[in-house]
Amino acid sequence: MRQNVRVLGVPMDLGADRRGVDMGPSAIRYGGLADRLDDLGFDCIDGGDIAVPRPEAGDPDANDLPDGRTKFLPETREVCADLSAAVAATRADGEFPLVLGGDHSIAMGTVDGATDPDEELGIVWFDAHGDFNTPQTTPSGNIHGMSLAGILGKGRFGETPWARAPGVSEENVVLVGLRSLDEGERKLLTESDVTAFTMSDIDTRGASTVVQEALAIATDGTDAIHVSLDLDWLDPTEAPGVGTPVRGGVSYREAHIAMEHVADNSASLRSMEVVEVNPILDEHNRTAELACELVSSAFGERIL
Ligand code: 4U7
Ligand code: MN
Ligand code: MN
Ligand code: MN
Repeated sequence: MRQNVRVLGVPMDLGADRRGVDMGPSAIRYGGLADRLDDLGFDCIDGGDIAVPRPEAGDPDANDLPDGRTKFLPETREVCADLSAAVAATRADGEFPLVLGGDHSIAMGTVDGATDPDEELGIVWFDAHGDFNTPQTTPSGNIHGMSLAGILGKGRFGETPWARAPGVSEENVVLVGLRSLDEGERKLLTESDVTAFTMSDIDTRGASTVVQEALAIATDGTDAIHVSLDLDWLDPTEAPGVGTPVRGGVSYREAHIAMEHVADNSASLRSMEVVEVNPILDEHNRTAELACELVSSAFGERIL
């Protein structure tokens, strides 16, 4: 029997500038996610949504320090703590956590709940962006552009690290599809032990080879892996409904072969999240439907 899948929605938009990603979980559910998973033989349980405060209720800049910007940091920490608890509870019940964003700041909660301090978790992060800014380097103050750095404990809030997930080593973290980096995060990333595959790598070596290598790095010596799928990883012609589109992303077929390789590693897959779907900017929900298709491929859907 296959593991049950528990869907956790996080209607979060505090980490991004453009309103709309908070509607991502609804759009992805509406796109037919549960039926697809049921057809694949999973029992899909909807765990509902994590509560997220409205941006109007807070002051984004209340936490700005002379040497750091983090819009809505206390609110984001609260949501991530609740998400972490929900992911951990899902695992404790023997179910697979499938998290629907929401902006990418939620990855700090998903990863925190997906791993234990005495374990090593690998991460494959499919994204146009590095999400490797810190409160010190960010050009925007938006936490969705800092979440991978936060997971790895980079950057400060005053005297202390501003975030950190246990059990994740840089050596087992891989970025795939990079094509937009800010100056500060580029420096941090190149100085780190994180492996980054750019779109040029995919162009020259092929998506299949690159993704298989990424999965090999993430699974090497780890107990399990987490897959974080930012829909802006795809080219905007395929995925127009995202908050921060960047030209030159992967094609429809490249995205599918990547997710099929994720399915090849199903024994290692601990958790998955799909983020940054923005229904306001979408065309007839096609980005949300694409997200459902890609999840299906990651969960083992095949033509033959
Ligand atoms: B996403 C940006 F400045 N780098 O930090 C920033 F270009 O989760 C964008 O990958 C971040 O969508 C994009 O604000 C975050 C910007
Ligand atoms: Mn709480
Ligand atoms: Mn991202
Ligand atoms: Mn992105």
